[in-house]
Amino acid sequence: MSSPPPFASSPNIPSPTTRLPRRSAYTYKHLSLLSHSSPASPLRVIAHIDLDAFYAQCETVRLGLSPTKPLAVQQWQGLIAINYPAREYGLNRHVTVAEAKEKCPELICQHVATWKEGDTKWSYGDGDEAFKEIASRKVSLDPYRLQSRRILALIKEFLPAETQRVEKASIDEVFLDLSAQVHGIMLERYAELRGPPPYGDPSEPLARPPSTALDWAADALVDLDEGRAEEEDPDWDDVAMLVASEIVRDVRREVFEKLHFTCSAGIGRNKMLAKLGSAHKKPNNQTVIRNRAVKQFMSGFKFTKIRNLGGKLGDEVVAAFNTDTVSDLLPIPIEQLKKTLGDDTGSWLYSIIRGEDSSEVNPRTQIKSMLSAKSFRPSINSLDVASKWLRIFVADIHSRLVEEGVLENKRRPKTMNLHHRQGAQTRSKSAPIPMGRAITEEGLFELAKALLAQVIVDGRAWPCANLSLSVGGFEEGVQGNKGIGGFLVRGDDAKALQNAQPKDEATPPPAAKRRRVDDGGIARFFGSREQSRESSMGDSEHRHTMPHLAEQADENVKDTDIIQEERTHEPDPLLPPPSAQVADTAPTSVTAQDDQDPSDAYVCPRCAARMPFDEQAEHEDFHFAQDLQNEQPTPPRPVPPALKPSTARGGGSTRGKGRGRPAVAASAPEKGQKRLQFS
Ligand code: DCP
Ligand code: CA
Repeated sequence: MSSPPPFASSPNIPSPTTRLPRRSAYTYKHLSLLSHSSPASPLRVIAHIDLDAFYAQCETVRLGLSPTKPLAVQQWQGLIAINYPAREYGLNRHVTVAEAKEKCPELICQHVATWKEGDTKWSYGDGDEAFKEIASRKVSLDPYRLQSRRILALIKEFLPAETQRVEKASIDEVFLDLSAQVHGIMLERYAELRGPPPYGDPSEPLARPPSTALDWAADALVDLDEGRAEEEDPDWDDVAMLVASEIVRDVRREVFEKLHFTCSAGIGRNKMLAKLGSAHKKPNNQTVIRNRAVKQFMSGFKFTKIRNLGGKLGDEVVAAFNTDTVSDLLPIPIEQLKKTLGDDTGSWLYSIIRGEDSSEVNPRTQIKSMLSAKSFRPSINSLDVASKWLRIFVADIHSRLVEEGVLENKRRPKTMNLHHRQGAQTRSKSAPIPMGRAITEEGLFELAKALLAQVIVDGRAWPCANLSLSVGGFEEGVQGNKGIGGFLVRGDDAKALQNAQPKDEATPPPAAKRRRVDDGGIARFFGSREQSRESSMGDSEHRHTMPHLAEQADENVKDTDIIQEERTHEPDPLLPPPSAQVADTAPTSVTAQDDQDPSDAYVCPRCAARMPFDEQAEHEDFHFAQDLQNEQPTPPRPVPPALKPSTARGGGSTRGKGRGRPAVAASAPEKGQKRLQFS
């Protein structure tokens, strides 16, 4: 990488060597598109800001330590964030706490905050202590989320409200589309840009900028493409980048001065380049990728570093073409990429390795999950009543989903969770929300009911003191944002669904019909892949070994892995902390209290039979089986081919809950329909 000579000229002082009039490569139309932040403008400017060693900085700031002190953030016995002074000792996320302390004896290892059983708020404590109590504690990332929100709020406050477009990309990253703001500044600085196009023709080229050199201050600039020279006069795209880099420098300064965090930034013509740029020179630097440097910049990369190519797709491309470098992929014709990877992915890959990415900066607040809940006093006692509540929850959530752009498929949740509380017991059931079809209220309701059915069939559903329904794991949809995120996430599913799925995805058939086909109805709600079923229906809690991956996908994505069944005192990751919950609509904190009816016998609300509480579960199962028989057709719960019915029941519970449950004697499934594995 080379830096240009430190030119000091002001952009609005014409150089004596400027030969006027000269034509810019850009037109009035391009300029006008810039003002609308249109991805179609070749003058577009996007920035990506990424906090340096984020969790570590959070701890340094919280503890009021000098940022020069080596510090690492510990989670149980691993390190999840290492500040830059500590990195000088060769520390990285793969070393253990013991190894780290050996390499850097003065290292401060701060354990992440944890929730302790029974606590109503997370707290910080000693790492060894925390590890000893790993079984009763649960990590809280709330302190980092809080800092993340403060930083985001500050950035939003700092940028002019009328032109800002800010997308929170993860807990410590934001994208800024600076196009409109840059456009305004350019017009202020350069009078020649203000007039109407000659002959009223927007396709007329602009005159070249009057300056011959731009002052990039402390920015890192990446090497220019072959055949391009620093001596070449700048065009308006360079000016736009320069203005953007000034804004970004100011933003970073503000974040540092007000909140004491350093961050790195990348500035380029799209999100992909901006993101690669922010990682280019860390910490506390910003890198500009000018359009005339894109080719050179890209060719030096392993494509696995590119957003969305780090995972499975990247591996697929490596395997298919036997390389992981952009430069090796560049000579491969688009047709070959399409043939190997499919049309969409092939075309996307062809563009992305050439530095093209038209995905938009999505300024909407990234809602991570939505929850609707009710505490019941007195407790409720029947499927009927519970179903009514589910209806209300679904309606509530669905209307918020509509607001969130679900109808346009802008964003959609991946998972639904049902939490059920009886006394001190909380049970959760979750299932993937099927992709590749519209999310409807009816569909969500069917799914919620199926989750409740599983709680019931496991026994001890009534009396129920609290029910809460949530959807989470939001991801970008395909439409409205042509970025790869939309269709790649669906890659495998899409392929699998292609043959079976009705074409009119936007208008799903009525629920009754959907149930009858192999690709429709409730079967689809449970997903078809063994893996997804196992992760969502299992009983055990999976702790993330790669927490960051979870963060990247969704700050609450841990929800999808955490299965809380009959766990007590565990804060629900989808729920706000109890202190933040509204009494009437949110679950009360789970304490040792027991909401069981004081009477010593259970009276069945459906048939009025009286029995000891011990027999309640079995009795309910009897009714449930009856209900199932009466319901035509039977809502199917898919059984992955590899799972035998005997192992599929109840998500593989090891707590022996299936005792004495009556078998479900439902009618034979229709062709392709899977039987609910309730017994
Ligand atoms: N994180 C995590 N587990 C990982 C990776 C990251 O818990 N495997 C958390 C800790 C990080 C935060 O996410 O501080 C942000 O992740 P980054 O990848 O951005 O890493 P850092 O911000 O720590 O460092 P950098 O300066 O390289 O961005
Ligand atoms: Ca970071």
